[in-house]
Amino acid sequence: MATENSDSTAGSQPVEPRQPAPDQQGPETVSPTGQPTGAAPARVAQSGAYLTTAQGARLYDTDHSLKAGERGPVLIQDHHLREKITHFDHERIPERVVHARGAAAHGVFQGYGTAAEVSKAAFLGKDVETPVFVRFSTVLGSRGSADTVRDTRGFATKFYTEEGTFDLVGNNIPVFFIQDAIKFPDIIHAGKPHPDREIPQAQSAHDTFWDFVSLHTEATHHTLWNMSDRGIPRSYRMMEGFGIHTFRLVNAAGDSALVKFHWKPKLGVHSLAWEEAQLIAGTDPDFHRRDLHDAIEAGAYPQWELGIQVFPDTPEQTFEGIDLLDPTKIVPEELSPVQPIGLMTLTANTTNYFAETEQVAFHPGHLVPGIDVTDDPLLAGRLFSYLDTQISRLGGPNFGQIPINRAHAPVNDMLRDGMHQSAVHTGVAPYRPNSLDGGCPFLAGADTAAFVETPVPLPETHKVREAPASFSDHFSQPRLFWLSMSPPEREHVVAAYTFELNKCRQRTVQERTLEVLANIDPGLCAAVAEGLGLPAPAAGVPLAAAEPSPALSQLGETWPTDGRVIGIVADAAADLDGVRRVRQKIRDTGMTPLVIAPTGGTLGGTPDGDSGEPLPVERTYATARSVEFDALLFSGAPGAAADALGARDAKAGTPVPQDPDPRVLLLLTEAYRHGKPLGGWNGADRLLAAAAVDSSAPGVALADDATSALDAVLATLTQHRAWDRFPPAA
Ligand code: HDD
Repeated sequence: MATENSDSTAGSQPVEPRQPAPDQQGPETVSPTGQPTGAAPARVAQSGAYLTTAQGARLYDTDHSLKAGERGPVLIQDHHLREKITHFDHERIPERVVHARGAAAHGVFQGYGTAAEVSKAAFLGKDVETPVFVRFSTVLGSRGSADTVRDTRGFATKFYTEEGTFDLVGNNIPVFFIQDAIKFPDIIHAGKPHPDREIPQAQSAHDTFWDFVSLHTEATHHTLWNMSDRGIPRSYRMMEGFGIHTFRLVNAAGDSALVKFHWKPKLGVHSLAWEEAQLIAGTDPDFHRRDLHDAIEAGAYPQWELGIQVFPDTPEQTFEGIDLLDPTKIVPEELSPVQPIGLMTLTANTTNYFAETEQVAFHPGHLVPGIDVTDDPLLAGRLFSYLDTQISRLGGPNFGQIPINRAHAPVNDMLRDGMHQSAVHTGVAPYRPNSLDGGCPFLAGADTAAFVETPVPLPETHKVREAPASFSDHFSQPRLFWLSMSPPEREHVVAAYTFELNKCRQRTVQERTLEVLANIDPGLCAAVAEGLGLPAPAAGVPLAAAEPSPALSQLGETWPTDGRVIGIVADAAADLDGVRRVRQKIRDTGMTPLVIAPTGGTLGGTPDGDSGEPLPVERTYATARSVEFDALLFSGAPGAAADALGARDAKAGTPVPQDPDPRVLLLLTEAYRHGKPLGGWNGADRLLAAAAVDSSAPGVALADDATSALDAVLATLTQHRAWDRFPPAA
């Protein structure tokens, strides 16, 4: 019989966090609009009523050092002082060398059972529920950088399955910059801030990045995705996720198939506008982190369907001529549809950022029976890197014992001792074979759910530092992606390249990048060249005859609007009953209404004016910025200092229309520029006129009443933006 570790910290069981004493519970949890969510009160402390030392001795004072007299020297015998400061001095651990900034949540994965033909993994079985922990991240920025920078996003999922932990460590972009892990330090050194002054932070818009990707043209495909709207997601909840590499699945009969993993968000794939992303980086650097947290807290649980593209496991490892071992290539969904195999729902926020989000350690080599790797050379290097990095990041080889990293399957390893060992292992024979511990632990076989590597036959070969010839096609798939985008998406790509390259100081870097763009598409190259004030070069390779893949465009479908944020601009002169109605309707449809008014406090509900329920003001003209909202409603044309002057004028019986408040005009014009749905009633036409916004423009609705204005806004919001407002690309 295999013995299990008797010590709970050895990883055999997930350990519940200690509960706080009743008097240490936080206030009731409230949604972003101040509504009670019904969720458990936040924990405010670890446990127990009294403050203690790390050794459990109760403390009577933590505010004063022990001194020889009130004004005398501090005494070295003050253990509490030394313990408190020493611990503080060591509170930080090294941030991740990449993906340092992240946000995470807990959830559950439910298998559909549809993968049984290709994989025996138990957690993919029908209705099997598996706890998951997902960490989203940016790649280049430091831990304190802004969320909405133009970058790839990490999408790493830890499945705590009954057969061991499976980590799917992917990104929101289906391809990668490099084909071989040995180039990873090169691309990251190029993308990170310049080493002399450590600027710019969390940006690819600088010379070293473009220097590298223009010379190392296998990066062209990934770079194009970064320059597309995929580089600036609206929300973590609205991103696709990709396993990128081809994996090998094995079924119960031992047959193998090659697959690519896809996460499909139920809310659709949506992005910010570039100007919006830049503004948010200043006004709310935590935008994505906040969005994920608030949605979960409000009960709008984000969901993704996990799907696979399945290919036969042939010795060539190609599909329709596409090399499946090349991580710079996709297989268009039109050639191989994504087959859904399960649903993930994120249901709970983290309790402690450091313990969970910071200390979680993912590894693409954390596999379970039924899921195996391929010989993708990028994946091979990753299998080394992720274990290695945790040793310096988490301080030693025992990071698997940190609660968030513990397997939920029983753990019975022979790994012993080392830094931060917290298990108290029993037995005397952590080696095999042994007789002193009765021969335990024993080995399992494939029939007892052991992870057994697939016995893939290897061709007769010799050692080389070379890549297959197919890896040198760097332009056909970027062209496929370019041709698959709609006109407004292409226009965003042109603007992104133009922006980034104009931030480069080196003319040679700009010119070389234009040569790369010419190999994707002459129109793209010419438009960017114009923005740079440079001549457009001719293509250096024959342009690929790519068939567009409609699945690569973010446009053309309608999506649920759950969790969207709608601002309602109103002042004392607004139709407050209308505001109340739409506010309620927005809530009822799973979105967040935020009332924006001249000052804080409440609107209406005064004896001498509007006598309805006072409306809470969630944003003022000074604190609101258009980028917080997915759509805006305007009840009237709120004037400058409307409350004070409007009330005075009304009393005098001579209402004098004020010029619309410039901050409201800014809200309106920015939202208009970003293609956001806009609705107005109750005299909002005056506001549109003052902002020179055409009331007949796509996605702009002037209605007779509040509900009609909201309905019109929602109709546009299902497409995310009024796309027709963006001019087509040249
Ligand atoms: Fe990586 C972190 C995704 C290639 C080396 N990577 C990391 C994370 C994600 C990815 C999502 C953050 C995990 C977390 O939230 O903790 N990485 C990818 C993808 C790649 C990829 C999708 C290509 C398909 N990575 C890659 C290569 C190497 C690394 C080729 C090294 C040879 N990645 C790391 C790392 C990190 C990491 C240094 C930093 C922190 C960590 O691992 O735990 O080991």
